[in-house]
Amino acid sequence: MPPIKLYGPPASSYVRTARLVCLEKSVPHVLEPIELGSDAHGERHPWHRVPVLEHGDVRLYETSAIARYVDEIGEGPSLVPARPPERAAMEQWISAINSYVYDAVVRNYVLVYVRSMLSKQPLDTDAVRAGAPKMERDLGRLDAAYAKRPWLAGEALSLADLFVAPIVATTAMFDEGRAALAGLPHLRRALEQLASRPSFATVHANLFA
Ligand SMILES: N[C@@H](CCC(=O)N[C@@H](CS)C(=O)NCC(=O)O)C(=O)O
Repeated sequence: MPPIKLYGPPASSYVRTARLVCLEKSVPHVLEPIELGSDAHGERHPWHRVPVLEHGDVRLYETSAIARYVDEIGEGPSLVPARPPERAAMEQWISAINSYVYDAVVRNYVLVYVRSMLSKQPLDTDAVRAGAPKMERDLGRLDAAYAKRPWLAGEALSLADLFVAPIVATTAMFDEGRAALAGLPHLRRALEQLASRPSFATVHANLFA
């Protein structure tokens, strides 16, 4: 199989999710740089987001569509549960992450730190303080879900957990995120489970180097 091309920066949480699925399913992939917001980007993704996938004639955007595609063409057990209740739970969590958790945790908290690191400008501590409560709230909601079962959709790893992994891994890099996680044993256990997988180490090596 020719490698999949994934466009987007390696530190993006959604790009990391797409890469995790490729690695879990032994689907070769290469990361392609893209100038965010450029016309070339707009031709590949009308809303100028990442990741974008190209694989032969197949062009896709939206991480859940990319993840489903990679899961189906890849090797090994599917990361989409076979039974309707677990499959629906997976969909519920992917939708909740896309609609609520990403904004609360990444856009309004993590990205405040990342912007400061990349621009080498002082940290906007007001923005960190403003973002922290919703980050804590949504990590708490994930913790409550992981308290009920080993993985978000049940007994087995599913695509939903691969959406969670990059978000929580990056949040744990910063003070308030680390402090929140210290009080959330079930989410911490999930992160440890995810971090023990080779895919996680590959995707998180030299993240902001
Ligand atoms: N719904 C999209 C969201 C993708 C997304 O927001 N990606 C972020 C990076 S993690 C992005 O493109 N940010 C650039 C921007 O918001 O302009 C998906 O599932 O792929």
